[in-house]
Amino acid sequence: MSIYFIFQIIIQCHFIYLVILTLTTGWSFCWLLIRVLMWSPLVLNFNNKHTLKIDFLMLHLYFLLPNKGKVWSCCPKNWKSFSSSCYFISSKQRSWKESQENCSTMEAHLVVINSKEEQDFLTWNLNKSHDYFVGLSDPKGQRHWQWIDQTPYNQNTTFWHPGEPNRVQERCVVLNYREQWGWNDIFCAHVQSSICEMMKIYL
Ligand SMILES: [Ca+2]
Ligand SMILES: [Ca+2]
Repeated sequence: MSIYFIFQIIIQCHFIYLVILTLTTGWSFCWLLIRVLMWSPLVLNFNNKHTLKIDFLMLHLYFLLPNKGKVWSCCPKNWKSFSSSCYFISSKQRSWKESQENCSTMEAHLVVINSKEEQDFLTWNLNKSHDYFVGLSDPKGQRHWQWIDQTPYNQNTTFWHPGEPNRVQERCVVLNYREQWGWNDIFCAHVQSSICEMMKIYL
């Protein structure tokens, strides 16, 4: 059994693994394509004679040539795309900590609102009767607000409702609607909907 034959089996198993991963985890076809393209130079360089090389070369030509000069980016299936991020809106009710843990399992974090444009994009997609946890909290109850990804808290880019934040015991922040969308500090143990954010994947 030649080493090339073994390598070919490994490649085929890996491809099947990627397809199963795509079907079972909800990742989009775009994600599968990126995985294949990232990994295919290995195949292209391995044995110039084999038809596998042609298969993957064709895949490159088919997908990349019509898009020459463009940058490929994608979000997982059922996530929303805005600027360089992907967002997942969960209507399942969880505490702030559980909401953050849920985002972590998807390689994301609770949303960090960096601009009015980002908040406006999100609120177009939200239900006005729900409150949504965001990645802002005051862990020690000293009114030192911290974003979950260590983005510095900038008082000039905050969207608190009038009169909020109002209670030192309320250490976690939701985005909700009161005539307009804004932020409110609430108890971290309260269960609410939430929004996860992750960086887009680029090719
Ligand atoms: Ca953000
Ligand atoms: Ca409050």
